[in-house]
Amino acid sequence: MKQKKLLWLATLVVIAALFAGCKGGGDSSAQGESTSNQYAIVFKSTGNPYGERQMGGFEDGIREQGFQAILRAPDLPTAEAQIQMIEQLIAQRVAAICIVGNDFDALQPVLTNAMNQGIKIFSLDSAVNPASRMTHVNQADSEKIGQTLVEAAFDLAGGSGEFAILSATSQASNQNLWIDYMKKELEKSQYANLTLVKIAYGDDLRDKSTSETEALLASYPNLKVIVAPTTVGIAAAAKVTSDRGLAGKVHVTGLGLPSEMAEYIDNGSCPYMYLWNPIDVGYLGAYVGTALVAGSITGQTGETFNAGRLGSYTITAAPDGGTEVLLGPPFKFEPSNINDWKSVY
Ligand code: RAM
Repeated sequence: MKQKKLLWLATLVVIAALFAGCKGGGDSSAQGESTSNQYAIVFKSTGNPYGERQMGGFEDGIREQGFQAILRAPDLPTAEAQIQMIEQLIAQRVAAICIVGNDFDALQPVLTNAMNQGIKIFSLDSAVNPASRMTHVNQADSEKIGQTLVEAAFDLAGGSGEFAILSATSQASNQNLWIDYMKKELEKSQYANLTLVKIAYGDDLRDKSTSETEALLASYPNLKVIVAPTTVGIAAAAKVTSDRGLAGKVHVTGLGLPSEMAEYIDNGSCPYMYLWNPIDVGYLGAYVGTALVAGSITGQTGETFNAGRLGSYTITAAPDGGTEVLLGPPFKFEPSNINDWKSVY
């Protein structure tokens, strides 16, 4: 009798152990220790100093919470290359993926697959569509960026004349959103004499951004301003106008890294420009990732969480119908302050 009881007990222990094992395999939040501690960020492409700082901020935020960060970026800024990377990260069973989208819609199947497997997905800097993410980390108010860039073009053009936009890729959702808001702003009557002649795409590659700038100058001899809402584009455009002695004639402005732009702000090629702190964008993303994995936020409007040295943040409604976490307003860099910032980022 006693032996039978012991046998029963042993069988129950084995069944319970098997059950626990199965559960661990199916639920990402209960993965084996090594994988569930991993938080990945996938940037647009390699060789972009802005991206390196953003990923660096993400890594700092993840590490200081005791987790492991995986930093990835494809050689070229395409959705296809990011899809392959995300597939690898799914196979690795990471806890969360922070995606800087090379396309708004194209990543939806792979990101949906990741979310179905319990991996927390959110975008940062360049959004993916609301169905592909739990929330988005937005560096600054997108409409305000669009308005500010048109005001800058108007100001630098002296109120009238031709200007062009030098963007990143034609699919980049952050640049496309800012350009949409620029077009809306341009409809206002005060900009009636300001003409947007062309939107060129340098693909966030230095060489292509340089040749696109040269093509703009050749095609539009009366061009007064180039607005580049990309740190790669603005640096390339300012180098071209600076090398050609066009400072003061063709003004370059947009969104630039102080470390790359200080010499062009000093020599007048770029009278002023805007940006936010890319290290803080990445760092904020790290805390969004860990809060999603911990379950303290789910990506719904009104939820709040703590973002380490940046303090507390609240999830708000995004203009694209999803939700977002907004870092703060963009900052203006000009001759009077550029030297304070060029060594920071
Ligand atoms: C480039 C990238 C990035 C963008 C900045 C302003 O480095 O396109 O996504 O946020 O410019």
